[in-house]
Amino acid sequence: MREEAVFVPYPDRYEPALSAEAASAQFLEVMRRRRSVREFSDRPVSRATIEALVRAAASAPSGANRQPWRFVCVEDAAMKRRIRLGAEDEEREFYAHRAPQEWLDALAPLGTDANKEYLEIAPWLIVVFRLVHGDDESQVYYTHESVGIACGFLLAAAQHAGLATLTHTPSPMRFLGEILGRPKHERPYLLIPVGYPAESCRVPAAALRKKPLSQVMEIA
Ligand code: IYR
Repeated sequence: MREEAVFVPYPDRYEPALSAEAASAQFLEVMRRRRSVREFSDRPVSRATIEALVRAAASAPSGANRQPWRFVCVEDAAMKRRIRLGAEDEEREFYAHRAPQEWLDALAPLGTDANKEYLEIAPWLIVVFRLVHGDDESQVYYTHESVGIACGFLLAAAQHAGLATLTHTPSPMRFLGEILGRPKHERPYLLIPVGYPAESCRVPAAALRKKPLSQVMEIA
């Protein structure tokens, strides 16, 4: 079935009160202070907040607007515990056997290990799934790009709300679909704890080093 294009005037276009130059500088001030956090507070975050973050993520552009994603939000303590135990099982294997030395060396400055206590402490875990076809079996396009962009929106929305996130990728992530009882066309993509940083939160100094603009940008 072919749906013909219908065009409407661009509704609700966002126009900041500031100039583009000032507004982009202001947003940069917010985003450059984002840190990946592994020490969370148990301070609650409301469900309405999480819903707004997911709405922001789900407003992302996607291939043919097929929106090939599901955001499974976990607040239940027992479920968070199961996810922690599943992740730690995979991570123990990763750190002890699976990871090549070069990868372990790359992670050394970040001080990560197989202990994922934060998965139980953060008030919410958002488990992002990538759909390999629509719920109605329809075709989906550019799913990796689409879900990646949506996750970027989610991280930015959380930062804008003063909330910390971590892009956690236990590997393999199959256990997430099993624990959460997800259908086969949903593939785990990213596990994102969301909450406030612990009062005593520390971050690895190495993660503060970002490449200068001259190394990431070229004017062609
Ligand atoms: N998934 C593991 C290892 C890990 C891998 C990368 I690449 C990181 O940037 C950080 C961690 C873990 O979560 O510990």
